[in-house]
Amino acid sequence: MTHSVYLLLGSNIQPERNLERAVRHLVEYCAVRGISRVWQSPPFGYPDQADFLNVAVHIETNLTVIELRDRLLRPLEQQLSRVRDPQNKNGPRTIDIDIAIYGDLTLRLTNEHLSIPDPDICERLFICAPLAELAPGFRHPVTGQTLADMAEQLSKSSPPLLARDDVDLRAIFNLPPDLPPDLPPSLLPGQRQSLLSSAEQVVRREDLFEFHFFYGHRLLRYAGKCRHLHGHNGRVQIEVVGSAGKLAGRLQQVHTWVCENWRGRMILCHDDPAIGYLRDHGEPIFLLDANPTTENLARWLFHQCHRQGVPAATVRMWESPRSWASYTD
Ligand code: PH2
Ligand code: MG
Repeated sequence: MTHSVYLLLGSNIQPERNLERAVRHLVEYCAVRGISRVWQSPPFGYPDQADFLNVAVHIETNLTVIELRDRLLRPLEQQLSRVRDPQNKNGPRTIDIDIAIYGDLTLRLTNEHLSIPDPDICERLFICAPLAELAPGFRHPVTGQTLADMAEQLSKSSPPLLARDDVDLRAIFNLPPDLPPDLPPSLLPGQRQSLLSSAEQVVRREDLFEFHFFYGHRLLRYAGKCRHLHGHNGRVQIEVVGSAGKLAGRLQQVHTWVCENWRGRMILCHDDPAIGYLRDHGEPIFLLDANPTTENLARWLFHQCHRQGVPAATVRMWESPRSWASYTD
């Protein structure tokens, strides 16, 4: 189940740099669908500090609210050296990432300090306006008002926002998913992995579409350890002929096909003797007409792409961070 989620990012310590780093990470680890302009406003709540920059980001995710916050956003805040001052919740910060809207969910968890939609949407122009830019017609699930109307109303009683078009985060959208050069030591590959395994994220680049999913398999007629049932965190990279951007819809359908048919299942050869047992016990399986080697998974995905109208040039299937097989027609 995919949820349409709007995040609101804020920073007033090296804000241009920190918002950019945060958005780069979101583009790398989530399906980012939209990024607003960057808006500057005077600090709310605690006046003796620098102006804030805010930006809204629209993502699609299969994570629950709590998973999204605890597995993706909190670690990201920590990587950007966010320090929480319990004495001053409005104090200066390198980065703050709040889940403003999560589909049409309304939720209030006092013990988790979590309210969805963020109640401040109705109070603060610096939150409402960037969201309204991405989803003007979105109706607040409680009040029924559209974001555009709310922003219009708040603008009458708020200090004006300054559009910072010199900080164009939308340009980052098309960057390859490389790590930015100035990452803190805490973001070395081992730690990136912990973010990656939290869900199947989608990365888009001009000629490349990438996502992650977990699955199980085993190899028949094979002497090594892989003859036993076991699981992988897999990564798929689809290189297309032409622009992945123009094929985004169809590539998304291939991703959906994998989520529905392979994710979380045992992918087995049709003559695997374990099938009867697994089926009888309601275990999720997917049967191939061949041994489910990484090579054969890449081959299957290549043809799946073509079945779904994606002119894939190469499909590379990673079964671990170091081992892959690719299929090119
Ligand atoms: N965030 C705060 C406190 N004050 N002021 C502005 N203008 N923008 C913010 O994002 C902001 C703030 C705490 O989250
Ligand atoms: Mg905040």
